[in-house]
Amino acid sequence: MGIEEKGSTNLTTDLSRRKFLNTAALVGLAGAGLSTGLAACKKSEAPVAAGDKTAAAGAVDYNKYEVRPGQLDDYYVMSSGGHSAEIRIYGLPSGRILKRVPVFNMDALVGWGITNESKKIIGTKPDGSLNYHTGDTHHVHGSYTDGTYDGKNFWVNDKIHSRLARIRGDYMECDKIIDLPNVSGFHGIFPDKRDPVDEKINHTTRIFCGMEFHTPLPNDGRDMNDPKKYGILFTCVDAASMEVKWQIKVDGNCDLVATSYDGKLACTNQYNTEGGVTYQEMMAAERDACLFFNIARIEEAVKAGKTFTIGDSKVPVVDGTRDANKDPKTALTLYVPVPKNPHGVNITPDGKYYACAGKLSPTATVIEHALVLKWFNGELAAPRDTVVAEPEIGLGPLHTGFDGRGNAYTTLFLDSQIVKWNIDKAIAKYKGDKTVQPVLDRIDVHYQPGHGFTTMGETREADGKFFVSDNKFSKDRLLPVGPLHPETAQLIDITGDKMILVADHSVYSEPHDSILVRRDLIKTKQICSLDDSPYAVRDAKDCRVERKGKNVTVYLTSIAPAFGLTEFTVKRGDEVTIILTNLDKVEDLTHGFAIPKYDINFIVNPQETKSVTFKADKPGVYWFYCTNFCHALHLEMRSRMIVEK
Ligand code: K7E
Ligand code: CUA
Ligand code: CA
Repeated sequence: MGIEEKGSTNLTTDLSRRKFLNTAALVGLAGAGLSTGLAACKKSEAPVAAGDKTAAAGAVDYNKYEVRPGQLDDYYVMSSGGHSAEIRIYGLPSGRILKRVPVFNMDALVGWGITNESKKIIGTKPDGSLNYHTGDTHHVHGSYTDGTYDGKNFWVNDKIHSRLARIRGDYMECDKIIDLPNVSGFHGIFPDKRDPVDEKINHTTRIFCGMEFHTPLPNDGRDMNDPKKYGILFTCVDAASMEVKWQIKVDGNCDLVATSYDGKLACTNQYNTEGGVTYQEMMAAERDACLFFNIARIEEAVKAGKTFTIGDSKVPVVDGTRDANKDPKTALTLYVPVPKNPHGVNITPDGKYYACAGKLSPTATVIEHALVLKWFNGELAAPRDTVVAEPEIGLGPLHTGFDGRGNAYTTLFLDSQIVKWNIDKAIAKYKGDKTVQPVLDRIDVHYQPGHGFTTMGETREADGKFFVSDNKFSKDRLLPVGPLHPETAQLIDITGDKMILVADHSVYSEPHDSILVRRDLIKTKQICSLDDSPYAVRDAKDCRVERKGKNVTVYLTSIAPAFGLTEFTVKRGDEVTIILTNLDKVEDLTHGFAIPKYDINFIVNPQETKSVTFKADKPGVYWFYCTNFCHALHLEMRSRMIVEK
């Protein structure tokens, strides 16, 4: 893969060609007369998106965004898959799917949930079956160094079973999954980002996790009919060891999570400060909150042993409830009132402001980072004094991305729009300047956007090139494929004053959140290492069958176009473990391994080792074969497993 230097992209290197195309296209239109350009446009040409006025004017040069054969995309998109429980990687601007990374789901290509290695990561019951077969991934975030992605790791939540997964960036595979104790509805997640200016540490060390659903603590059958006694925990996980470090009990609930660039604060928006159990009850208050955590104080309290534990969990818990944190000078938490059932909180790339979208209020609340720190110093009278703007931006605001030029782009679920607004102008207006208009532009999207994100927008290096709107409904935008339509991810050029819709990409149900990562920041390995596994079969000559009573281990290799054994024999009732190492070293020379009727199917990448264990309960001849096209003799790459009666 060609990694270009920082900031260099197809868009810039190809500028001259595109300028030419652009001019040519415009000249063509001018000949027909600009106003008739649209009418002159044949039906087979670029379709005009409903409601996209820029496209209707015929002025969009779609060629500019094309990734031609042989070209590579400028960005990786790491996208969550919702209840499909996986992560998807696709390229931008092309929208080409590059990979699906199984995480909490099973996957027959990789063998995720089938191999012993993946089962160990996912977690198994004593009988060897998987703990869970389902998951619900919402938020993917990467590890940071110096305020930008370092490509080392990614994390994603499982909302259903309250698990946190880590993906290693070199193989783009999940390497660790943990349970969050006493947590229900684990929704928001964010790694910390720590500036070298204020901290000796400049990379991600902690992952913060929010709990959305309040339950009895512990949830063991007590207090079930007394929701007032239910509780909410905010959890900190060590990024390196993936151990839960501490939890803090809070009032209300935790929805999305954001972290400051200096490592000092984490925050979460709260839509259920009411502690309601029905949606009507959860909508009762006019204002809910954006809750800030003073990380240093929490960690001091943990160190000082001002903690308790919940149920069987040994994780230290501190008290972050309102009553226990009234004095700003010692408070661990700050509850900033914001209207109403907010959704989404995002920090600006300069680290100065948090934008908390109103959802049931047509506003976004802008909270200043420095003022939150001042509140914790006892220098502000009231929590609301940290608010510096609250512009009206439209109906159903959910999530906000930033362009690094002072502008925010918020998804409006109810309006089916993206609204572009300027933060400084919003602040000026809030201060009383009636002449400024914070809202700069709006664009229709199709339809009902959830998350929206900008290229590098959650880093110090936000580059303001594209915004992607992950829409919850596509309706008429894509070919119908039965009752469940694909979702649309719409690509919007945000380099100019006006947003321009440039592409509709289909996305499998159901994307929530993505990060758009400059391609030079991701450095994957194409060849695995024999040292990755303690069981690697390092030489084809080491292929053999070992028996200890009823336990049989088959040591196997693959070198195209053959497995290291042409056959092996076991007895009915044996517990068989097959360890397979792919000794091929050629990039992309992956083999598959499948045993019919035994439900075994997985791949081994070059120099990779995987194993499976199963009971040989069906006598007969079973051709185990390669499932991944690898060689002209791929079909011949098969050997016999003989199970004696
Ligand atoms: Cu808005 Cu789970 Cu991020 Cu979906 S949440 S949209
Ligand atoms: Cu090996 Cu196909
Ligand atoms: Ca509420």
